[in-house]
Amino acid sequence: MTQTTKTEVAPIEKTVLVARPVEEAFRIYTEELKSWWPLDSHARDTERRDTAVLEPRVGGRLYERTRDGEELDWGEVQVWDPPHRLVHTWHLGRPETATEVEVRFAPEGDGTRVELVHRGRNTETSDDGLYGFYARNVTLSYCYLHDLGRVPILMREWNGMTVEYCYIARNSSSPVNHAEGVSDSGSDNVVIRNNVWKDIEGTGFIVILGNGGAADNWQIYGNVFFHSAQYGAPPNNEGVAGVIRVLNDASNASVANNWTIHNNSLINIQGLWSGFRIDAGTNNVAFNNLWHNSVRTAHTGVSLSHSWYFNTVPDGDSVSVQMGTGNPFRDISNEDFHLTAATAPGRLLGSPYGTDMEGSPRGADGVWDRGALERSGP
Ligand SMILES: [Ca+2]
Repeated sequence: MTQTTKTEVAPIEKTVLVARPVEEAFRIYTEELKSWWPLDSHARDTERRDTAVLEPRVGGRLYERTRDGEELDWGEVQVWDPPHRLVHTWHLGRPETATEVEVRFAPEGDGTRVELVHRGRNTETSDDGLYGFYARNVTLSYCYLHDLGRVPILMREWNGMTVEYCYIARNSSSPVNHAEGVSDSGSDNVVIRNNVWKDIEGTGFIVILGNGGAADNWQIYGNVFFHSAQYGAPPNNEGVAGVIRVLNDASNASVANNWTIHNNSLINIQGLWSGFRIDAGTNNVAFNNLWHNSVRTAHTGVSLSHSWYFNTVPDGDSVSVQMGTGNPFRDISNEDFHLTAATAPGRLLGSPYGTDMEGSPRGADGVWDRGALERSGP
């Protein structure tokens, strides 16, 4: 996606009265951030959070310091005018997304009126769709999430999440403002079923990263993941490193256990790899998935069977694999992903996998098909 314009949204303006003289209010605001900033929930690294620091000069840094001494930038001081006025940028380590915060301190009665304006926000370079920490039992149905500046769905240590019958299209990712389709750390009991995912860029369509620990019991079935003809070549789009990617490396400690990944179609996937790539975890299985015209899969950490591959290198998937030629879909360019070619029988599965996104029962004609949309008849 080529980005040429920025859409600025209205500034946030807040005013509070505090029962302290101006000098003290300014001092507490700038020197004792830890006393008022909600670091437990609002830090770049809430796991390791320790304190926040503002360097008292123009050009000074605003940052959080972790327990082990790492300093993670939030912004820089632009105006330093104690005890009346402070302006700093706000970018959380992504300077190209910087916005501006101005805080003014004025005497009022026996205390101080503190006015804060946060301006320059735009909808394009840093905004996520759904974003949350520690949520429970959320269902997202029949949604159209599209043209987001960053991540459509960002979860951190949730328990209970269903995404179903949604159309999720065109996020934006760059090396310094990174994104995925779903970005998660350590959430459990997640169902992602019967959605269409179009032109998602970044590390992957569904990515587990960070240090949230194990992501247990995920069901990902009946989805279409695809890159369209409008999906440009890098650097306009960042190609994915796996449709599903669970990162366990020097900077991520994610683990996936008990994942079922069934009857998805993966079409025209561009980037490095198109497969299911789980660095660490146990009991992860993937049946009846269909790849078409995609970069090599580089599967890892998952037991596959009954896959169907068209012009895509399976990379080690060999159990009951079907290889195809041509194009098995009715009309990819118009996003009609029904099959026109008969598939070799897929693997029979139990509930809840027996219905596709249109409500068609799988296997009613005697053949449980591979791919997202069930085919009736020969
Ligand atoms: Ca069938």
